[in-house]
Amino acid sequence: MGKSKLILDCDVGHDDAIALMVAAKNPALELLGVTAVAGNQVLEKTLPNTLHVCQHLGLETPVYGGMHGPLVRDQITAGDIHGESGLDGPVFEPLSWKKAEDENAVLYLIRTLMASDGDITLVPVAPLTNIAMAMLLEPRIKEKIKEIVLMGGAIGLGNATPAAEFNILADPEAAHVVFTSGVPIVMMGLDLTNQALADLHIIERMEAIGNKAGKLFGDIMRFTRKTQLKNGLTAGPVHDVTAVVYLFAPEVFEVKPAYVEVDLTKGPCYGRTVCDLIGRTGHEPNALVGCGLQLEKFWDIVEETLRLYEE
Ligand SMILES: [Ca+2]
Repeated sequence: MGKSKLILDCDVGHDDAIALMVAAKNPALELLGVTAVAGNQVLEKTLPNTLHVCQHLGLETPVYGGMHGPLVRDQITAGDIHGESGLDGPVFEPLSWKKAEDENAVLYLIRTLMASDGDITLVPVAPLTNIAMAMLLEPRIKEKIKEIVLMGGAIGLGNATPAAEFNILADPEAAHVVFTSGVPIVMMGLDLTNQALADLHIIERMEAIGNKAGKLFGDIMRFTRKTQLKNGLTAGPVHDVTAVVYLFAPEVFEVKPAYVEVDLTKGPCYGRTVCDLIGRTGHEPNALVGCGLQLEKFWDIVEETLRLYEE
């Protein structure tokens, strides 16, 4: 089997950084490009954060900056979770050789998808602004996208509000564009991603690899653990990593077909992903929704991939 081609769309971000580490190195994947978007923090922070992670790990994958804010709503960020920089915890050397490409991420997505054979998967682990904007600017890309495997939403409770998960709440209108696009979608929501907790045992296991990737995992997840303990979780989840791992190890996940609709009404459920798992709406499913995860196998895969970093 050939490698799965993907473009990672992210708002680095702690779990984004680990998703990037796995996407760039796993031998089953061919990471074509990384597109940054505003989300956890403003783009002026998430784009340099992406570049820092790439430079630190010696990744030559091209990085593109995209949308500075959501399509319709006022911008929100998540400084309470990811800190002032959007990636508090690890300390990076100043940027030297790693620079963002001149082309905008949205135009890069359109150009790359239109020139493709329909074999590229999009992996957005951030608000869906870049992806929706590309679809609105060039609707023909929808037929060119093999699949969208995203981190966002929830069947049950949210995290940014009682009803909504952060990535969807940060740009519900963009999420609506994506969920109504007709492109096959796999949704890794909180029900699944909150199972992927990096407890101290996991952190120490990754640090024991002894290379830069393992050390970065530790620096990131030790910080995340602190913010998440305050939020009632027992450790920090690596939400975004699940979407990347699904691409080459779907057997580790339990997914269920559902019709997913994003609540766009401006009440307490704004940004909620309403998941019809029992066919009550009469709509055909538009997504596979993540429900379960074989955690030991998941961590084995993450560890095996991080071990591939040479220094
Ligand atoms: Ca993210």
